[in-house]
Amino acid sequence: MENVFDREERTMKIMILGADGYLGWPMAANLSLTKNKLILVDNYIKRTLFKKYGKEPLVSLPRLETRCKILKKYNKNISFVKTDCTNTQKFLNLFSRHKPDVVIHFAELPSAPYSMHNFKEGWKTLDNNLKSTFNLITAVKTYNRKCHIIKLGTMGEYGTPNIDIEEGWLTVKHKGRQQKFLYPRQGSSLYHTSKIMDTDLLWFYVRTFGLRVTDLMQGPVYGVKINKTLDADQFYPTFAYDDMFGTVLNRFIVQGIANIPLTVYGSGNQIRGYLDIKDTIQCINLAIKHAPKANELRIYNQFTQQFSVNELAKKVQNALKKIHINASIKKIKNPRVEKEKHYYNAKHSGMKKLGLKPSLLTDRSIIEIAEYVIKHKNKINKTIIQPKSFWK
Ligand code: USQ
Repeated sequence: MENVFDREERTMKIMILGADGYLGWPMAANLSLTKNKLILVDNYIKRTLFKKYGKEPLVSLPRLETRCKILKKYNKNISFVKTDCTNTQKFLNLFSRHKPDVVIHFAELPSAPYSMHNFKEGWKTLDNNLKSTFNLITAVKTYNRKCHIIKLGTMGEYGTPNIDIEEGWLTVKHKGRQQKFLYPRQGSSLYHTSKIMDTDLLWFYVRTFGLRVTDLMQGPVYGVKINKTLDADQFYPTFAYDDMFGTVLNRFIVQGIANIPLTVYGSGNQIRGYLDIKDTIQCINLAIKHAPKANELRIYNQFTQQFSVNELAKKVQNALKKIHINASIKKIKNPRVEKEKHYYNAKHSGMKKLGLKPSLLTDRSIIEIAEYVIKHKNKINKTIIQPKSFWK
């Protein structure tokens, strides 16, 4: 995948919050191939939680201090700051020192099962996600209103309504009058609800104080490799496959390789919009390039294909068969409270209009992930795969 920036473009100061995470690190690595100045920020909260809950990712990656040194080979203008974005004073100091042109905000706890584990985890999710978003808004409002905030939202904000999901907005006609509103939101976990609250906060500050925001409603992501230049373990993201932090497709591939039946929750008819991590990077690059104007909140539905869980399990089973792995599929009691049979038709044309060239899910793309997992097969911890957190 190529970067969308051409070398003649103005260089920017881009701050990445949550740069150690599943999406933050590959985004940082990809942007290191441009001339932009990069400021990576993280407080290692995910590493702390992996350790605390005994859910370590497949491969333990070096900390950002070390990985930044590797990226300096491509881009000298890259630095790492260990800061907790929920600490208002520290974050405001950091932002005012750099006054970035763009901030990509990944510094949120991203797990629905974690947020529903118990009171403490629920509160931690709300506290972390709302404080980091509010601190970012405050910093932009105070020190550089021209700064473009790119915020990772989630398709799960919309839930699974019985009507088509539009791209962010819905025009409501009522008693002869009409108004465009944010599309109705109803999350199915505290995590998803925290993202709805983020969107509401951002929209309030966009319309009241002229901020410029892109909110990316992303579906579950899969994959490890991001491009040909950065094709080595050290550039790959943290690959979680446990019941709390792993996303479904990555989990299914690990399960197939570990000879554990693929854990389809409930009937398996739950439909979501999915995307390859290569497309996440592409979409964010496109968002950087197409900044909104002041007072504008741009919302994109960021996924490329819709699948039910059953379809995903079958796809993994078929692809693994091609490399002589016989995976079985097992429907197990759904640990979550979610609709298992529902209408789902979500619009996702915005990113394509900007130029997204999707990497669709094929046997080859599943095998590409499987090859990485096979290389580290001896590290799979089989005890962290079955769901342990039941929402009811
Ligand atoms: N599922 C299974 N078996 C499993 C794991 C999951 O059947 O072993 C099902 C879930 O019940 C759900 C679907 O697969 O219906 C997707 O689950 P997931 O864990 O891959 O995704 P989710 O919890 O929704 O969250 C993930 C990311 C989150 C992101 C979200 C996008 O963790 O950060 O925001 O995907 S979305 O789902 O569109 O809200």
